[in-house]
Formats: sequence, C-alpha cells, structure tokens
Amino acid sequence: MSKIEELAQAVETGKAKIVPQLVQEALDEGIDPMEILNKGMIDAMGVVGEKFKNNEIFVPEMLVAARAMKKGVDVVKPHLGAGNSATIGKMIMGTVAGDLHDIGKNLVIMMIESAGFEVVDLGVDVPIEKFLEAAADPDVNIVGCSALLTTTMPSLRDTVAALNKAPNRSQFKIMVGGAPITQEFADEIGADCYTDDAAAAAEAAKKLVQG
Ligand code: B1M
Repeated sequence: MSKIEELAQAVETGKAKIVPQLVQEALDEGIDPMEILNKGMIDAMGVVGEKFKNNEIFVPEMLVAARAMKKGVDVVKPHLGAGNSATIGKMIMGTVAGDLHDIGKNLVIMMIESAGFEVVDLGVDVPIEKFLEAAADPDVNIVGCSALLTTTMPSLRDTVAALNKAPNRSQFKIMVGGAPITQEFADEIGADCYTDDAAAAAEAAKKLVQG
C-alpha cells in the first residue's frame, strides 16, 4: 500500500493519532503537499460521505474522520503556499446559518491566506447579521460564504440577498462555494463569484481584487 493510500485509509477510519504522522512521513518522502491534501485527505472524506449516504457509517464515524483530517491538515498547512508576507486584500469568510461543516471553509481560508490575504474567520452557523457586521469593515474586499447542505442553500441565498443590500455593497465582492453549490445557483442568488475548490478560490480571490 502506498503512503497516500495508507493516509486515506487512516482518515477514512478516523485515526487521529496516526494521520499527522503519516502526513509527515509522506512529506519526508517528498510527496507533493497538494497531492497529500487532495488524494490522501479530501478524496478520503469523499469516501466517508459515500459510506454515510449508503448507511454504512453514521454521524459519529463522520465526525472522527473529520477530526483526523483536521490533524493532518495542520501538518501539511505550512507546506502549502509560499508564505506571502504582503497583504493584497481582506476577506471575511463563514459557513452560513444552520450549517456546521467547516473543513472546506478552513481549506479555502488556508489557500486564500497563502495567496496573500488577511482572512477573518467568522466560523460556522453564521447568522446574516454577523456577516453584515463584519462586511461593514471598510477594509473588507471579499465576503466568502460556504454551504455544504442542500438544506442550507436557502440560508446562503438569504445571506447573499442581505449582503447585496448592504450600504457599502460596492466595496466588496461576494464569493460562494460548497459541495451542493453550482455556478448556476451562484448566478441565480446574485453572488459575484463561485469556485468549486480551495485552490480555485484563491486564484479567483486574487483576480477579484486585482480587477
Ligand atoms: Co455532513 N453531510 N452532515 N457532516 N458531511 C455531508 C455534506 C453529506 C453530503 C454526506 C452524505 O450524505 N453523503 C450530507 C449532505 C446531504 C445534502 O445536503 N443533501 C451531510 C449530512 C446529511 C449531514 C447531517 C445532516 C447528518 C445528520 O446529522 N444526520 C449533519 C448536518 C449538521 C449541520 O451542519 N447542521 C452533518 C454533520 C456532519 C459532521 C459534523 C459529522 C461532519 C462535519 C465536521 C466538520 O466539518 N467539522 C460532517 C462531514 C465530515 C461530512 C462529509 C463526509 C465531508 C464534508 C467535508 O469536509 N468534505 C460530507 C460528505 C462529502 O462531502 N462527500 C457530508 C471535504 C471538504 C474539503 O470538502 O466541504 O466540499 P467541501 O469543501 C470544498 C469545496 O466544496 C469548496 O472548497 C473546498 C475545498 O476544496 N468550498 C468552497 C467549500 N466552501 C467554499 C467556499 C468558497 C469556495 C469554495 O468560496 C467562499
């Protein structure tokens, strides 16, 4: 079994003590950090999701897999991105009200910070008022909203609608994402930008502030 396969299996089975160790070993073997993240961890969470859908595992197993992945992400994080020192913009980012999923949001934050942004993490289950309050900061150029559940897509719609009515709307762009979100939905709800993964989000954020 390759190191990446070993890592994916450890994430899938929620081995939080072994995952960071395997990530470190993969890094020591010279495996590309992006491959470690994508193939060793993100794909493994995809498998976890499928198993949950098929009733092969339940919420507690999903939770331990998520915890294990977070420990692995902590180890790979310093190896992603070149560690920009200059700040090119300020972003606020949160998972919308009703939604507790934060792994994707955290990855987006990690990549956007690596691209040179200051990011304020509003957390999960973020009420509209909190997005509006944070977006009132005159330095904010991008507001990012994540939604992982089909049942929280209406919450994303409401959040974007409220942000679109903010008095300082012309000052920031709205970026949305998350597994059930599509370009079509993003356009329909009036977001400025949609991307389907964290690396694309960082590229898009740079384009948004650079015009
Ligand atoms: Co939940 N969950 N979950 N879950 N969970 C899903 C999302 C699900 C698809 C599983 C399934 O059924 N196959 C399903 C949703 C089905 C649907 O909506 N139709 C589901 C469900 C049903 C639920 C509960 C309702 C289960 C229950 O209680 N019965 C419950 C809801 C709780 C709530 O939020 N109110 C629930 C709970 C949980 C846990 C707490 C146990 C845990 C979350 C832990 C955590 O996040 N701290 C969990 C997990 C781990 C998952 C799966 C397995 C993995 C999610 C994940 O982290 N993926 C997930 C199945 C799956 O996704 N295959 C599932 C990895 C992550 C890197 O991907 O988040 O998509 P993702 O982020 C990507 C992109 O989407 C994008 O970039 C990221 C990185 O590339 N992106 C953006 C995300 N945000 C972006 C923002 C952007 C741009 C790009 O711009 C701003």
